[in-house]
Amino acid sequence: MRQTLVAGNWKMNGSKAATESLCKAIIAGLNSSDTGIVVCVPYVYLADAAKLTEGTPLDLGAQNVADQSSGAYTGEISASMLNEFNCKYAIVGHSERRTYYGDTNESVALRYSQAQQQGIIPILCVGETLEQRENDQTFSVIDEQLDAVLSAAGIESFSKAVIAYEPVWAIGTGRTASDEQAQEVHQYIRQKFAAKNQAIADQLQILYGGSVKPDNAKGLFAMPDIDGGLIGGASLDAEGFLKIYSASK
Ligand code: G2H
Repeated sequence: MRQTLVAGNWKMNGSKAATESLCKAIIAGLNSSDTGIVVCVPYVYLADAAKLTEGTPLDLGAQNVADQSSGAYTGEISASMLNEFNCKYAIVGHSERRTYYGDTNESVALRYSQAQQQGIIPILCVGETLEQRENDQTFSVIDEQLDAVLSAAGIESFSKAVIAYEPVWAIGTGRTASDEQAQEVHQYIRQKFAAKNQAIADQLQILYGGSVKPDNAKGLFAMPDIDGGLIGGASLDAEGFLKIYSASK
């Protein structure tokens, strides 16, 4: 049985004060035995969030990581730096990074490996645009995104990784994939991995992301190959985020 995971992606939202109040409110709603819940906060709030979450069931993640380990890369944050702030996870290849900041399949593969070299679990995001879906390219786009990482890091690396399927057309648009649309792609991804290594495919957490809300989470998470969610907008409200987490259990 796979462990579920609900990850909040705060994106470029919040403040020092909001980081404190949101972390505290989420933690207050958890039992000490709870697992599988994480917030991915903006880099500059990692230090505060690390103190707030230390010793609690709430895990911490970053929203990106550099594709190099150190050096003259102005503005970048390395995996070893993230490691100093108890980051258990780092999102890599989010569609907003791919679309607005030029992340390519190749650079995403490097980021993925950098995270793993520091013991950080990458949450590898994949997903197609609306145009690609309408042109029946969903599976080929997912293949390209996954193959870049598979050929750089190998199938075994996925024993310490999480995949998030996020159809670009459902991100922040209020337009969610139906339970069945999401399941179809999740199943495709799991079968792709199963063809290479059944044991890794069986334990691989595949999250769904894209306008997950308290009222649609239960149906999505009930699908056999959906193991939780990557939650953007709805993770900025503690009560709603906790409801989504409850739906995953
Ligand atoms: C997709 C998701 C979180 P939202 O980007 O990664 O955001 O839930 O706001 O669609």
